[in-house]
Parts: sequence; structure tokens; C-alpha cells
Amino acid sequence: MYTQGLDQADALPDEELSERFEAKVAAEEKVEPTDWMPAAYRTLLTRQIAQHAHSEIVGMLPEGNWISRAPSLRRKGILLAKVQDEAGHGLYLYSAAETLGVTRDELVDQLLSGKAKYSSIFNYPTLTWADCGAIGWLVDGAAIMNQVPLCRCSYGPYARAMVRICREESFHQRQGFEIMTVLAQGSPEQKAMAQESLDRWWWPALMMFGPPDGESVHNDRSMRWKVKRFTNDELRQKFVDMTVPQAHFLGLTLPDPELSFDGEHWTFGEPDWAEFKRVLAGDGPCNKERLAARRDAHADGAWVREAALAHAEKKRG
Ligand code: BYC
Repeated sequence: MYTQGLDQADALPDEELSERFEAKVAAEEKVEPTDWMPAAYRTLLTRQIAQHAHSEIVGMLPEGNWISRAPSLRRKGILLAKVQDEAGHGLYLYSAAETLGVTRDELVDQLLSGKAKYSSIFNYPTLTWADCGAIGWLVDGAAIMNQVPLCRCSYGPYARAMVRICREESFHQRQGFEIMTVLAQGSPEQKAMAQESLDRWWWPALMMFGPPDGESVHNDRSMRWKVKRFTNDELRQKFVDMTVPQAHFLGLTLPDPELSFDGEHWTFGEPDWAEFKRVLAGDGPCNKERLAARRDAHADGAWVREAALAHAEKKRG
């Protein structure tokens, strides 16, 4: 069978196109939207980038909950900027996914119908102000650990989007750690609030890296095609090694009795994988609330989309 790749002047056999593709990936060259790529590579990337985009958009909700209740004008300004950054990340990522042939409407439909996954972490509630600190420190910290290697992903548009996203996530992580520092060094009540928040977010943050390597479905293919550069367990370990000393600096205790240092790494207990599976299956503490909020936002924005389309139509004449 012969296939015409968009970058090919002449038709080439699939095997030859596939060999060229593998050689390009092996040589650390970027794959671009008009290049020939195996259907499974396209599917793998569309899935991951779409889930990533949905995570950024749904990820605005837990912290968005605190914009009107931030403890000072300064905190409110910072939080607003951070939540807007997440919206921007979602938009870059939807655009990157679109270069693979899926439309924005299809992507949004998949999220709103509950068909598409988004990160498990955003199905947990933000109960106190300290949660904005814990999210910045732990959730954005985990995101950076996972996303810095994605700047070297083999697919050009995704890799390039990740560069800016990672820079912004670094600011998010720092602002979260600063909130935690102020609380941990504040009154006994403030320190207790920081500790209670850490207790609730620690295990869900470890679950962000995905199932253990033995249960990861996409790992082998994703590593071979240089989408992922590290396995889920490798990144989880790096995150724990980075974060434990930060918790010690704050004078807070991690909720894991099995935590111990072996001279090189921090060994840690097993996250509750049954809980992880429940959250992925739609039965986390806030799954229904998050989807309902996105559906309402989409419906409320219908007039904006209609007005924008009418304006575009008019301009076209
Ligand atoms: N939550 O074979 P595996 C942010 C799914 S947003 C939900 O290991 P893979 C931020 C996985 O999709 C950060 N689902 O998958 C925003 C797969 O299901 P399907 C979001 C998960 O892809 C606002 C199945 O489980 N970051 O930073 O090799 C405020 C088997 O997994 C999760 C990204 O999206 C999970 N935690 O590895 C603050 C990063 N884990 O598709 C911060 C990009 C696994 O077969 N994504 N699943 O139905 C990735 O790096 C990878 O997709 C993952 C999973 C490491 C997440």
C-alpha cells in the first residue's frame, strides 16, 4: 500500500515512511504537523495533549473558588494572574492538539460529555486558603517535574507550547511555596491550617504522575517515540526527593509513616490506587461538580461564540 505524506513530493511505501519517521525521532529531530507520522503516534499525542489541555481548564476551578475570598488585595491579584495563566495554557494546548487534525469543538465536546479524562488532582476540593498554597507548591511542583521533560517531546508544537507553560508554572510553584512559608511561620492556627492542607494534598499529588509503571498502558510506546522521557514512577520519585526537604524547611510533616532516606533517595509508601481508580472512573469528591461548572461556563459563553462568528461572517462579506 502507498501513502501520500503531506511532506512527501512522491508517494512512498508505508514501511519506508515509517523507517524515516523512526530515524527522525531517534535523531532527536522534531516531528511537525505536516510530516508523515504513524496513526498510533497521532492518536497517542492527541490523547495526551487533549487530556493535558482539559486539565489546565478544569484546573482553574479549585483555585478559582478562592479568588473572591483571597486574604488580601495582593493575594487576590496574584491568584487571578495564576488562574488566567492556566486558561492560557489550556488554549496553547488545544491549539497544539488541533494541529493533529482534531477540532476544538470535538475536544470541548469530549470534555463536557465526560468522555475525556483530565488530571485526577482537580477532583479534590479547596477547603481552606492554605489549599491555594498547597496547590501551587505541590500540584504545580508535580506539573513542572512532569512537564519540563515534555519540552523535549518529539512533537514540535507540543514541545514548544511546554516551554512557556513551564516558565509560568515555575512562578506558580514559587507563589504557592511562599503562601505555605507565611502560614507555616505564622500563628499556631495558620501553621495547623498549612499542615492540614498538606495532609490532604500529598497523596493526590503523588497520583498525578499516573499509575505505577507496571500498570501504565502507554508508557512503552510513549518512551520509544520520545513523548515521555521518564516513566511515571521515575518522575514520582524525583518529585518526592525534591519535595521532602522543602516540607522539612517549612517545619511540616508529610503524612507518610514509611518515608525514610536511604542515603540517595526518599523511599515512600504506596498511594491508595483504589482511590485513584475511583477518581478516574468519575467518582472522586468533586468530579460531578467540576463537569457541571464547565458545562455551565460553556453554555454561558454561547453568546460570545455566536457574536464572534457573526462578526467573522460579516467581515468575510
Ligand atoms: N489523572 O498509561 P498511563 C497542571 C490515565 S495540569 C487522570 O500511564 P500516560 C495545572 C491516562 O491518561 C497537569 N488520568 O498514561 C493546571 C491513561 O488513560 P487513557 C496535567 C490519568 O499518558 C491548573 C491511563 O490513566 N498534566 O499542571 O503514559 C493548576 C493509564 O495511564 C492520570 C498533564 O496532563 C491522572 N493523574 O501517562 C495547576 C501532563 N494518570 O488515556 C496545575 C501530560 C494517568 O488510556 N500528561 N491517567 O484513557 C502526561 O504526562 C501523561 O499523560 C501522564 C500519564 C503522566 C499523566
